[in-house]
This record gives sequence, structure tokens and C-alpha cells, in this order.
Amino acid sequence: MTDEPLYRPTSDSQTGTDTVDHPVQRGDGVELHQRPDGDTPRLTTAQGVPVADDQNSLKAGARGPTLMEDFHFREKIFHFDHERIPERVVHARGYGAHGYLEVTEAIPELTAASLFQKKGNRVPAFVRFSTVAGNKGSADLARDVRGFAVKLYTDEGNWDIVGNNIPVFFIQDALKFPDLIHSVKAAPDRGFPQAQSAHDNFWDFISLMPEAMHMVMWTMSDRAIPRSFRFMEGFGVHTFRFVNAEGQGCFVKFHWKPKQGLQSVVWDEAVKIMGADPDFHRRDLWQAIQNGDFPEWELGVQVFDDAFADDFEFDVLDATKLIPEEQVPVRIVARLVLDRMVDNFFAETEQVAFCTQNIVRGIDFTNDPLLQGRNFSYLDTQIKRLGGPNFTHIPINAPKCPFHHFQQDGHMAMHNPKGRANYEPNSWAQGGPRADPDAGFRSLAEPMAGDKRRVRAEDFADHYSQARQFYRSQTAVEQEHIASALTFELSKVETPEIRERVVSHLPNIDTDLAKAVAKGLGLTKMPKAQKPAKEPIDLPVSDKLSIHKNQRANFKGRKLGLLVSDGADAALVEALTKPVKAAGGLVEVVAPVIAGVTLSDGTLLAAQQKVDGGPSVLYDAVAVVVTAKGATQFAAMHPAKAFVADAYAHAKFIAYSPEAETLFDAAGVPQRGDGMVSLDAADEAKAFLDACKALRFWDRVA
Ligand code: HDD
Repeated sequence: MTDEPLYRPTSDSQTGTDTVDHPVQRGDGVELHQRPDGDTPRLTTAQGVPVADDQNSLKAGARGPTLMEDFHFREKIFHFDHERIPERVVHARGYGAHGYLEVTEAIPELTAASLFQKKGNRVPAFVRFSTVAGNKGSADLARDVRGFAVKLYTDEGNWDIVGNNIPVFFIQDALKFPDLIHSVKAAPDRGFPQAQSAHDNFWDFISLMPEAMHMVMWTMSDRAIPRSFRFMEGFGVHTFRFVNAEGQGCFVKFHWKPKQGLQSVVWDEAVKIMGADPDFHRRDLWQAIQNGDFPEWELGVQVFDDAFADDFEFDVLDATKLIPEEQVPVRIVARLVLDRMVDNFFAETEQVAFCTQNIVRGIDFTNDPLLQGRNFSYLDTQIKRLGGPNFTHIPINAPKCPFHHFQQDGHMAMHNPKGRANYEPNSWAQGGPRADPDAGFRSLAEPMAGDKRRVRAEDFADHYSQARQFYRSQTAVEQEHIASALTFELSKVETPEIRERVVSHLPNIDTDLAKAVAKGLGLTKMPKAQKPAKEPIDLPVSDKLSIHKNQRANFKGRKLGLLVSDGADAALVEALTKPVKAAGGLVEVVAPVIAGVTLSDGTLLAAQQKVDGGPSVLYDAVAVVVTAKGATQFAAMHPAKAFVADAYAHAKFIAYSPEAETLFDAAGVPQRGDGMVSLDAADEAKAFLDACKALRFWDRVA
């Protein structure tokens, strides 16, 4: 053994400009060809010192101990050790994108918010979508509420609308939030289950909180398993205030309506997607934006006055209630477009800090006790998560308008005030910023009075009427999904008393629903119905609450999964894929091997998925174009059989070349019928695409 260093940098390796490739000997004979050249920057330490060798730590002898003085080693490992910050206590798993909000209708009569003063005004936006219960590494398709948090960088400061894809919430008072979240997250003794509400603790809590029943109808509906972030609505949930330049206020609720339409998956698909592609939702957003298919939402407002609020059946400060669009129509005032992915996930998506307290002139809070509590929680949590009060210095959180204040110091302060004045009033010539009584933020001068008490307002007491309205506003298929979801979740509950207590709420919502769930659970008798604090009333059906009633007949942004075998008819493949692409859809080829298949005309069709990596749950519709031989081969492969069997069970539109019959028979797919298009002639491919616009052939499973 020798004490000679095994690798000594040559003098030209220090210049960083040498383009001649001198292999670096690692010492064990492995040659590394990574050296800086004209385009590749030189590796440095965080202090900017060029690094000569990033393969070997500094040792006393080739086989000796590592030396303490190896500052490169210590800096690299120290930094790695500190890479993690606490994940969000809720909404840990999320995915963000940049875009803009453009005002399509000026509303100065309603609000003094500068962005709404003129049609065409545009402000940059950052949006983060999320699930609530699971940790950062959980799967995208968990049955859960989706966060829909929007940060608008207006020219009068940042305005955050920290909403969800469901317009109501589980609880009425923020004091109960920790209990709600503790109950849904992994149980503290066993550390599971992860990212799901199907367990005893959650349903125990819910069954003791009748106010949650409306929200539970939503989370048991397909709203909680969206097809992608692009196909879901967003809601500000609470009632907020608009305040105009004259200081007059009105109430407002915010809505995000996807231009892409609404779409969800079915539960069996969700379960399988979580295995096949746990990143299904983030991949979808990434692909759409990278392909230039920018998702877009309309910003709508429901505006109403005190007189409406006084007459409304429920309290507008109660976040477990919504205002049906039939009662107060949604007025579209802007559009939100997402057109750019982040440069760096951690810097932007992870470090973005949404706070409900971030509002701008022209917007104000109401006394909704959930919103009031949130205003404390978000600011507080950012300090924990981002390490100090200067999280607004992180570029993603900093306003994009000028800002001047006397806040200073603290961890990681990036911009301290210049000059001597760091207080006011002061009498210095360069005395720093001053408050502006004319243009500054002012709260609505709303009269307040009342006894200091821990109390819930009496008109928060009706917990079932809107749950009933929601359920009855769904199509038969959607109602069946709610009953199945409740049955599934409660079947995971181990304690019979908890199952029965949940069911005992359902007769107050709908007796057929109660019966379906009781039957699904095998209950021998219907539990006695809970006595409501306030008798529920029958409200009119609200079509806007249904997904199926509000779909847009469109295949744009959707995906066709094309299962092909070697020798497949090239003309048919072309006839199928061309109109899908023309309609703004995507085609993914699923083949026996990832290299693809050779079509009948000898061309190579590259595959995006090998058959066991591309199950049909990843697609909105599927097509099977095979030769007789290919069909026989697929008929012997479980993933190929599952591909067609699942597509059939999930009510998807299926196109197939006649040879595919062998595969369908082997997969146990019953006779074809509607929603399945046999491609005997190429022009039937067009008919198939037209059918696909309906997204699912629900009659098959109804
Ligand atoms: Fe919350 C995060 C939405 C009630 C406390 N919440 C968080 C996020 C969204 C929501 C979308 C993720 C933001 C992001 O992407 O960074 N939360 C809601 C909605 C609610 C709601 C729509 C009811 C209408 N939340 C709520 C209550 C409390 C919190 C009642 C506490 C009293 N929420 C938090 C939090 C989080 C959060 C602990 C975790 C991470 C964060 O704030 O930044 O402060």
C-alpha cells in the first residue's frame, strides 16, 4: 500500500475551460468523464471554492480515516443532513404551478381591489393543489378533499384564496380542527392508516359531530377522487366581504370553475391508480402544461347583501353550508390560467406559504368562526415550517409590488431597511415609509357587539338539510357511488358500534341511502335515527352540485390508451389516433414491449407503456387494435386481460379491431353492446371519438 494520492488533479483541470476530455482516475480503475467545459459550470463549494475531486473524501492514507479538515466533505454532508423541513401538518402532499389571473369583467362597484378595477388587468398567480390527510409521499388518488390554494400577486399586495375543491367544511369552529385532523390521520398508537379516512378514529369522530354530515356527503361522492386537478372546481368556502371605494360592503363567495369540465374516476380505479401511478395527478398537470395545454378556470363570485343573508335558510357564516347557485348565481369576473411549471419544486411548491390572512384592499373577512381561527393558524404554521418570521423574503412568497416596512432582523433576513430610520414616527429627512390613510387597507366599519361567551350561534344547528339536498341533487349513478363509498369506508371500521352510529345519521339525510348502506354492511336492523338538533327540511334539487350534470362533452386534455400488437392495422391506428390528437387529446401506446410494435405497413410504433405498466385505469378511454395472433398472445397475459376487463367495469368507451374478440372472451368481458365500438371500417373511429366525449358509458353499470 502507498500513501501517495491516487488521483491528483492536472493543472488544466483547475481552469474550467478545457474542453479536452481527460478521464479522471477514481483510484479503483473506474474512469470518470465528467469535467467542466465551455457549457458545464465548475463544481464549487457553497463558499464558491472550486472542487477538484468530488469522488473521494480526504483521508490519511488511501485506506486511512477521513480527516476533519475535509471542509468539502463536511459542508456537503452537513447540508444534506438539513435538507428536510417539517412537512405541512395538513395538505402535505401538493403540486404547484405558475400562471396568471386576468379580469374579464371589472367590478369597481363591488370592490376597491385594484385588480378588479379594469377589464384586462392581469396579475401573476401561483396555485398549489393538494390532498389533506396523507403525508408528502402518499398517493394522489386517496379519497380526500383536494386543496386549491391560489396566491395572487396583485399590485397592492398578495391575496391568497386558500380554498378546497369542496364548497363546505367538516366543522364550524376552528377550535375543533386539531381534533378533526387527529382523527383522520394515522392513529397515534399504531402509526397507520396512511392517507385515508376508512378507519375507526375518523368515523368515530364524525359520528359524534353531526355538523360534519354535509361535508361527508361530498367526501363520499366522486368529488373526493377527481380525475385530475384540471377537472375539479375550487371554492373559497367561507363567506368573505367585498368592500368598494365608498366603504360599502357586500358578501361574496369565490368559485373556480374549470374550463376543462368536471370529471372524476371511480373508486376501484382510484385504488388501482394508486398502485400503477401514485403521482397520477402531478404527472397529469406536468404533462398538460409541458404540452402547452394550459388548464384554465373561471373565477366566479356569488355576491349578496345583508337582506339576503338575513332571509337565507342558514347562517352565511357557517362553513358547513353553501349557497346554491340557483339561489345566488355565480358571476364570472376573471380567468385563471396555469402556464408554467416551477423551476424547482422545493423552492416554490414546498416553500410557498399561503395564509388566509393575506387579503388586499377591497376584500375583507367575515365573522365565520372557522375563518377567524384560520387567520391565526396559517401565519403560525409558516414560522414552524419555514423556520422564522422572514418567510416572506423567500421569492415565491414575496410580493411582486413595491413593499416598504420597518420589520427587520430575524433568521435569514434578506432585505433589511436601509439607512438610519427603522421606526416611525421619526423626524429624519430620509425617514422611510409612511401609512397612507387614502390608499391603505381598511377593514369594513362593521358594528360589533355581544357578550363574551363560548357559544355556537343557534342558526348553525341544522346539520342535515343541505346533506339531503346534496344527495338528492346527484344522478342515480352518483348516488350509488356515495352509498358504495360509505359502505366501503365503514367496512374498514372494526368497531360495530361506530359503524351503526354513522348509519344512524343517514335516515335524516335519505332513507334509501340509509337502507343501501345498512344492507351493504349487513346490518340486521336499521339503527335508531339520531335526533337532529333541528328538524331537516326538504330543499330543492340543485343541479350544480352534481358532477355528471355539469360535464362538458369534450375529449380535450383526455387520454386514449391504445393496446396494440405486432402487425396491427396501420390504417386503423392512424384513423383512431388522428382525430383524438386533433381534438386536443393524448394517445398513449401500450405494447407487449416498451420498444413498441411493427404495424401492418412495416412502420415502428413506439410505445409509452409496456402492457403491465400501462393499465387501463390510467386512461379515459381505450382502444384495442390487434391481429388474431396478437389477441391470442394478449389473451394469455393477465395485464392485457385486466386492461380490457377494467376498462369495461369502469364504464369506459372501448374501440376494438374485430380480432380483439379473443382477448375479450378470455378476459370475461360480456358481449359488446353500447359504449363499445367495433372498428370494422376506419370511419367508425370517428364515431368512437364522438362517443368518448361523454367520458363514460354509465348505462353499462347503472
Ligand atoms: Fe387549512 C393548509 C384549505 C381549514 C389550518 N388549508 C391548508 C391548505 C389548504 C387549506 C388548501 C394548503 C395550502 C398550501 O397548499 O400550502 N383549510 C383549508 C380550507 C379550510 C381549512 C378550505 C376550511 C374552509 N385549516 C383550516 C382550519 C385550520 C387550518 C380550520 C386551523 C384552525 N391549513 C391549516 C394549517 C395549514 C393548512 C395548519 C397547513 C400548512 C399550511 O397551513 O400552510 O395552518
